[in-house]
Amino acid sequence: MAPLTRSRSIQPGNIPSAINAYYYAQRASAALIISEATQISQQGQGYAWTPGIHSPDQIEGWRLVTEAVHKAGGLIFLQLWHVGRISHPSLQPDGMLPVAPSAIRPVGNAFIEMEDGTGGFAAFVTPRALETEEIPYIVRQYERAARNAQAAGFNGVEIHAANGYLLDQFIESSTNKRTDEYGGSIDNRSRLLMEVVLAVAGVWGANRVGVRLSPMGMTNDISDSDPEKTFGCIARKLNDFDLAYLHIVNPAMAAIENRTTPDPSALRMVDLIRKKFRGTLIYAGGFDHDTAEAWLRQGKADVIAFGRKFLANPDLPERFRRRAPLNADDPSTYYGGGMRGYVDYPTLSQQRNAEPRLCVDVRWR
Ligand code: 8OZ
Repeated sequence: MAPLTRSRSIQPGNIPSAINAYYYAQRASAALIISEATQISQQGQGYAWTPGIHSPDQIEGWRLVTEAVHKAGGLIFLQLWHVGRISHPSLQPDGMLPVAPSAIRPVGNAFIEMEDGTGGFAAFVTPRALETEEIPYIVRQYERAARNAQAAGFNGVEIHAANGYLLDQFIESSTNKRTDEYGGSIDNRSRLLMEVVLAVAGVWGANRVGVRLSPMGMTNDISDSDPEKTFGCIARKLNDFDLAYLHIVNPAMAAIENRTTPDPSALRMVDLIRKKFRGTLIYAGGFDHDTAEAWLRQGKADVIAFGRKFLANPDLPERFRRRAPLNADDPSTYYGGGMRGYVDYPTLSQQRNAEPRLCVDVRWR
């Protein structure tokens, strides 16, 4: 199960609850659940109501989740998240500016809590560029969060270095204009990621650590002047650790989803990552049963992760085994709110059991 932001933690404090535990336990038949992106510090938060892993209450909340998943026979990794510039002062400690490699304002809006308690949008601000001396503190935020994830009972962690958030902002040339040892060459731009991987692997052992990247992704106003060089290089460097896996946001996602021919440059990237990275490769983004099987058969990936399909189908593996129809996901209930669109998607057997009851209802009317 791919990581999915659902913005349903308890307020105040961004604390996971029994409802979140129930949601994840419903999906425990996944080979591995990767949790929703979870901020490693208050500075790392970029969206209203996303959970954290930096306070004692959050650790206790996540313990409910891991215990429920384990009891249901599942495994779960926590996704470690620092959003960098994709935030807003209202989410930052003391209303400060979000931090980033360089003071470049992203185009777009942050999702924040408005004064009346509802969710709303506010324009991104120009972030503050991190001083070189502050960077060890960022690495320590990841290390501490990794330790907290252990205390919360997770099976491992995934480092979120994708989708235009802090680590990706360091990696990609459009967001990193630094002139110190964290900017310029690809060795420099990937330095923070490598330091974070080293620190987190020091806590967990590298074989319990995954890394997520989004080569050629444009989410959150990001781009790179030479993505093949940048991401080919990073995929190769990650061989130095014996990682649990490398998790790639499919650069051909839109084409896979629409069953059209992917952009040749996206397929070149997929081949390149396969060539450079020697460990387990997970792909996510727009797959269904048949396109997933095809990618596995063709050797493009070792594992396919499903996000939105798992969101709407708690028993997705069983449905795939039976070639059963899938529930459609409802985008209007992705973020925030309560149980509706969260824990009420039925399994196959719940659907079967629901039918006679519906008949009775109809006859009595
Ligand atoms: C959708 C909405 C909010 C956050 C990502 C963590 O893109 C996210 C995210 C996705 O990786």
